[in-house]
Amino acid sequence: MNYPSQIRSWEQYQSAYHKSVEDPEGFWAGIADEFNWHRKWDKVLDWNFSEPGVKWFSGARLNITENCLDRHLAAEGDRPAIIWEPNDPSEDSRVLTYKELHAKVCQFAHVLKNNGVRKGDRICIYMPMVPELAIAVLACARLGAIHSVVFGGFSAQSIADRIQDAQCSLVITADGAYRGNKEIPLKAVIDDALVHCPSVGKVIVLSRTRVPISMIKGRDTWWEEETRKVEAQGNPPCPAESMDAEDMLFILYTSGSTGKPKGVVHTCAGYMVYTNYSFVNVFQYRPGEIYFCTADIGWITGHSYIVYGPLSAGATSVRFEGIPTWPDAGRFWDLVDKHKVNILYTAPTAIRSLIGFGLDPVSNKDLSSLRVLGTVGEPINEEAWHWYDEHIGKGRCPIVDTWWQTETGGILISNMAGVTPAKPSYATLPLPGVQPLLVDERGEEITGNGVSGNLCIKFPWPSIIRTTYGDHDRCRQTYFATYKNLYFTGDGALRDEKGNYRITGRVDDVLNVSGHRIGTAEVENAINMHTGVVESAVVGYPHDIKGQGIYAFVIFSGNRSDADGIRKAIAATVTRIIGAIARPDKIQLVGGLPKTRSGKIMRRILRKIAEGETQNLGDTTTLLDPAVVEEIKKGKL
Ligand code: 7RM
Repeated sequence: MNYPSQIRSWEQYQSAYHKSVEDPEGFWAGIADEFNWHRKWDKVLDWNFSEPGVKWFSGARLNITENCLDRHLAAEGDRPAIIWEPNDPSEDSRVLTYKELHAKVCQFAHVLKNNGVRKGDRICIYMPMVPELAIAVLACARLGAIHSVVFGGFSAQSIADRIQDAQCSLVITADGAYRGNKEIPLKAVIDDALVHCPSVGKVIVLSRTRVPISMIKGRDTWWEEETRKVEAQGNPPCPAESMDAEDMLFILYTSGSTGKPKGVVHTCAGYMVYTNYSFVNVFQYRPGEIYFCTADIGWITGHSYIVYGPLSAGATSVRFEGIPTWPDAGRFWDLVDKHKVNILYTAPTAIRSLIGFGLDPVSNKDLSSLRVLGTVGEPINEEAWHWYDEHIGKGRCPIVDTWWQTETGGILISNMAGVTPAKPSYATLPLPGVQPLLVDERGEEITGNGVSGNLCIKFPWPSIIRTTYGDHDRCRQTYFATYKNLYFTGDGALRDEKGNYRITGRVDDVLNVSGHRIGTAEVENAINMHTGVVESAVVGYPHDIKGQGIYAFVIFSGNRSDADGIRKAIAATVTRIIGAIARPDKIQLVGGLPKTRSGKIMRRILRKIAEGETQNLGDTTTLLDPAVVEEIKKGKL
């Protein structure tokens, strides 16, 4: 593949950016021309941010999997698409060429068809990071079924909420998953979830850990048995379903400031065009290079920059089932060395946790294949940036700091490796087609440089969120109602003298723990389900490795003599209700919470206390009972 719209110089970036603002439709039509379409669009863009209603490439028809697989077969069918590295280094890695991946996707699409799946059905995928996860995702897209991937760390309750919200008819899972030295009983978790999910009629189970699991007659069936049936049918070809540009491609649930996660909806054409464009430009991918994104496909980073972006570009990528610290803290570097990785894309939290192990795990590894490094998910602190630059990039690899969100579908603000300048802890400049601005509390634009405010975007890009599944008004309320005619990101940012953006973090009640988004209200709801809990308030505090830690203040009725036991039990409830990623790092049992006279919890004060500030708590005169604050300060953990 060659990449006609790959920007190669600062001048080209400036002219592409200029064109994308002056003539967005012409700009994106030129890029969209590079893909395979069943029918081209009637109109490039129709939009309003008030309903909101955004349509890209109206009238066009396509199938994203033909662009990710079929179109590479003739010239590059034998090129590796996936180099899979298992959790346990003593197990063999697996390579799937584009031809092989195409065949497996077609085969599994037939399995889905044989099990009643049709265009528009919602399919829940809860799997380990094995090649079959990508195969399952692509097989859904091949048929026009809408995938909803749920990260393997979520609890049965979280899965059930997501399955019910989308009314999924089928679940694809595995018996279990390996993560470091742990085995996670995926199928048992699914069994618990499905007690409350009458919409699910079928479960397809891949064998991975081969632990004994329950298989329910008529409902559960093995992946391997089902694929054998398709083999017996002679592995018939599987023509791709012709999709409208704006048909749904997938739902991905993400946390917001309210209790219930939202199903972010992305559609076929715009998402394909933007993930491809941003992938080849930000990472400056060159044909034949080995790209390694360490994320899990259960998050948006995995959807856009493990599955759709790299595959649509015909790239070769390493996918890793395990964790960075097992069997030891050199595992990432072993993989870079073993597979001669050229581009490494990971999260600041992973870098920070590896810094803690010192240089021994890095020193004897050959990292000379690396050309580009990337980060995503949270602000990267300067110390981590410099460590990554010096000890991994050896001072010769550009680092791209990529800012984006589940809702944006792809990277919106980032430098382009070696093409536009990097600046430590800055995501820097918008990609062509992206028009950011900063606003103050009243929604007035803050112009000029050397300023800070709330980050908004004033014009649609092709992979912008289309709706929140089943509740369009929630999409409007959350993203398009805070500031008129603007998409509001929920992030604060500053813009330096040269126009570079630095994202400072969320300005709403959303935490970012190890790069995972968690709503404080969601954690509070889980804590409040624990027996004896009267009320709770959750805030974030700075954490050396996780970026943010979770601090919970809990009013507990009843016997408090075994405070330690109560704390452990509350943490267990959160793990049970949401999953281990939401487990509070600190739980302080308190007699009361600081409230205003109208009963609103003053989180500002709790945040300060959790951060370790005891003197300057700001204005406390509106507090109903100032004594509560003194008590909380004394009991601080
Ligand atoms: C890709 C992803 C989105 C939130 C977002 C930010 C934070 C992501 C960066 C970042 C600073 C970055 N999607 N965030 N990337 N903050 N610099 N490069 O993580 O939906 O899960 O999270 O993550 O707060 O709003 S997400």
